[in-house]
Amino acid sequence: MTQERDQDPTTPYYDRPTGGWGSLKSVLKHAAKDRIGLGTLDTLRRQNKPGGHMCTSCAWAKPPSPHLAEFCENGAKATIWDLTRSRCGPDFFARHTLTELRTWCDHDLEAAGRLTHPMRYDPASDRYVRTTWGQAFTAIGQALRDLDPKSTVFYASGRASLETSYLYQLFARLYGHNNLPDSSNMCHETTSVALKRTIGAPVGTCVLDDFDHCDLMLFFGQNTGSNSPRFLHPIQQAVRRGCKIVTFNPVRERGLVEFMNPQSPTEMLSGRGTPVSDIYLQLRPGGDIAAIAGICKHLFDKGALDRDFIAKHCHGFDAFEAWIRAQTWDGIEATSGLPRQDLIEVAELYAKAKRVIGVYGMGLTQHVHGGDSVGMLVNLLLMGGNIGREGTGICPVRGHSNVQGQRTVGIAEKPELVPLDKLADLFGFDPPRDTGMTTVEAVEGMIDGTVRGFISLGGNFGRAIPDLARTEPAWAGLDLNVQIATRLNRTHVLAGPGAWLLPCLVRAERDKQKSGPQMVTMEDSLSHIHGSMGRRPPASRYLLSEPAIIAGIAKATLPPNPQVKWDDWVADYGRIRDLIEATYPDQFADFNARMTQPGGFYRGNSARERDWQTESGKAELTIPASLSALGGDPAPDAFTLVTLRSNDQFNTTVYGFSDRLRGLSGDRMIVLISREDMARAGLADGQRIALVSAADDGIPRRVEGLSVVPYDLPRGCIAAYYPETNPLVPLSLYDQASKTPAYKSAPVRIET
Ligand SMILES: Nc1nc2c(c(=O)[nH]1)N[C@H]1C(S)=C(S)[C@@H](COP(=O)(O)OP(=O)(O)OC[C@H]3O[C@@H](n4cnc5c(=O)[nH]c(N)nc54)[C@H](O)[C@@H]3O)O[C@H]1N2
Ligand SMILES: Nc1nc2c(c(=O)[nH]1)N[C@H]1C(S)=C(S)[C@@H](COP(=O)(O)OP(=O)(O)OC[C@H]3O[C@@H](n4cnc5c(=O)[nH]c(N)nc54)[C@H](O)[C@@H]3O)O[C@H]1N2
Ligand SMILES: [Mo]
Repeated sequence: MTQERDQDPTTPYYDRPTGGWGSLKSVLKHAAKDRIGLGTLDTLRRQNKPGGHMCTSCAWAKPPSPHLAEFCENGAKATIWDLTRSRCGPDFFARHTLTELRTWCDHDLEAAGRLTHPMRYDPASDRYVRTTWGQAFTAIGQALRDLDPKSTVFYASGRASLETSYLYQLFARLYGHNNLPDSSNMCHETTSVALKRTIGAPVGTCVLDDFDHCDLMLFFGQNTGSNSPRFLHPIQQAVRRGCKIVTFNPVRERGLVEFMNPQSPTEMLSGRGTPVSDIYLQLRPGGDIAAIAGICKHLFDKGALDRDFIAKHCHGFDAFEAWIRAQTWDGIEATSGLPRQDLIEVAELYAKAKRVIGVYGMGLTQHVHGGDSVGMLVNLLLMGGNIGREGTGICPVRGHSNVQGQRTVGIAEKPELVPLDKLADLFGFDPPRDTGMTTVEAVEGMIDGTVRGFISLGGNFGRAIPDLARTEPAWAGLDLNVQIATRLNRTHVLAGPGAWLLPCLVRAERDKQKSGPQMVTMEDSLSHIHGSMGRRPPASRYLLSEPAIIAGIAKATLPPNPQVKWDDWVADYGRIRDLIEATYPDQFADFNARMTQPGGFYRGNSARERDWQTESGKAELTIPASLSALGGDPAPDAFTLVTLRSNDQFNTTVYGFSDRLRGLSGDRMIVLISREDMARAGLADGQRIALVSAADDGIPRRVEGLSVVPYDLPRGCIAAYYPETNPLVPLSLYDQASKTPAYKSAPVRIET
């Protein structure tokens, strides 16, 4: 079973390794387009290293002894995008009404450049007009005081630092709500809930060192080559040591097929990379539960289980065994779309391996039974004692660069995750104890009009959510809409009266406050905390830092409180870190001293120590609600739509129109579909089609103007880009335990 086995030669694919010259060329193209200077190159040289700034792209770990250039193609693009010389200031807004800007595409809105001035929406001219920070804070404070706190949402995208995030959650609670969804609620909230329930810790258990000791890695629905390319280095090293890699993904993602290290002259010159996956299985979307059930079934038949570990550490074994034995191979094959023999082959590898790591991403989390899929991967790892031992573990690969950290310091709608008594003591108030809104509930509240105020700490909420067409009218009707941002995006142009657009510094920029230049911190995917220092001159003299903006709004909103010292905290972020340490003393001891440690400092993980902080005090083996992670079988004439990221975007930020690693370029309005399904549906190459919703909730949804591209995909599955196809994702389909939207399985029909 070689990696090339199933490649359909008649559909587009990239025939070169991930990384390599293609990656270098792509970076240089963006560098030229954004007219970057020598300062940006210096910034890149220091990126992800002690004393430099921590990349704003993905959350992958930063090693203690970094490479000469410890950044990837996408990290470089993110920095170049942040440090562009293009500006989107008052003169830009004077030229364009919001009605006009709503006709622009995502790429063109952001390409207008960095936001430079605080702006307010003026209904008379339908434009954003210049304002001052003082006027903005006073008016926003007044509006918040007029609103019921429970009717407001404070959203956060996962980029803001630990310092900003701590102030933000404190502000929300002092004001009176826990409505603190963050991008995690569209992403790895499935992980936070499922891992907490099964292993008692809401985050992954691996550290970088584990990748030097594992002998098998299983990849489920994580596109390393595009979304966390620096992870390819430890993978490449592991492969060279003889570690086996097995990938489960409906799409043959190039980065998990072959990788060329741009930092290795021999590979670059020879043009030959390292093959990555030993076995690559193109399962059906939502087929992971079934695939893992098949692997476990064979392990049970063979008796290849770590019985001592299970007896000592696991709860629920008998029920799990009974469930696995009750599953038929027919059911497993039909649901996973994989032949029994392939799953047995993986089970044999698993049985032989001594140290196994399970890696996963959105392919597991963004389904109706995503939590069950994560639970099944935990089950599989537990069968071999593969959690809490060197070289083993569960490794969710987080998205935004500080999304995990935001949860760690209290941006959470679930009050039980936050030490509210500590906050009460430290700041002399009575924090709200009721559960706040998730992303899905915030969207529901916007549609039904109960959400009246919205603050967005970064992000592009109106574009990233499911069913976005249904919320579009709601934005203009909000009483208050505050967008703290670096670049113009779709959410900003949906605005109406009550809207404010507040520009902030990016992480690579110098952040000077009363006590001098400030550092900020973030937490990577492997729970290490890093200090980050920005050195570039700010894009405009009117920018404020994120902590200063939060503090400015909070001061204008809340009554004075001698224990709440917004000005002192903004003057010296070290004092905010002291507060984080006081709130979380076990994890953040000596925070200010340790934040510059090379490789970051580890905040620890109980499950890694086999201290299972679960209901039973043991690791929980869980039984999924169904063999498929989908909400139900799609109708016979319907398809399961998987929404994908290209190699040339970061979420809703579209850098360009190339998806090099999938052999695609030039157009994002495309639908990928197998030749077999094309024939079944009577479609021709390049034919224009519309997709319509096949969800059974009766709500019409439609995206037009997509062209058909034949692609190597399993039958019944089609794929298209996020966010262009977000109007097709029903708000009513989400992970049952965490309410993470089911972005990887929207039921749709094709209309010609
Ligand atoms: N360059 C770049 N980097 C990024 C981002 C970006 O947009 N661009 N976004 C960041 C963020 S916020 C996040 S959360 C991460 C996202 O990174 P990933 O977790 O990799 O998320 P996706 O690219 O959405 O999808 C991952 C893979 O899941 C596969 N998949 C779909 N359905 C299934 C399924 O049912 N089962 C299995 N096994 N696989 C399936 C898809 O084919 C795809 O390859 O990346 C982060 N890094
Ligand atoms: N269909 C579909 N939808 C999805 C997904 C999917 O796979 N498929 N993935 C989901 C996932 S995993 C996620 S995480 C969400 C992402 O949702 P968000 O995090 O809300 O979206 P982003 O596109 O990352 O936000 C980009 C904007 O953030 C602002 N920004 C950038 N840097 C900064 C900064 O330093 N500070 C501030 N204040 N603002 C900044 C810029 O104005 C930029 O326009 O989307 C989700 N939506
Ligand atoms: Mo994400």
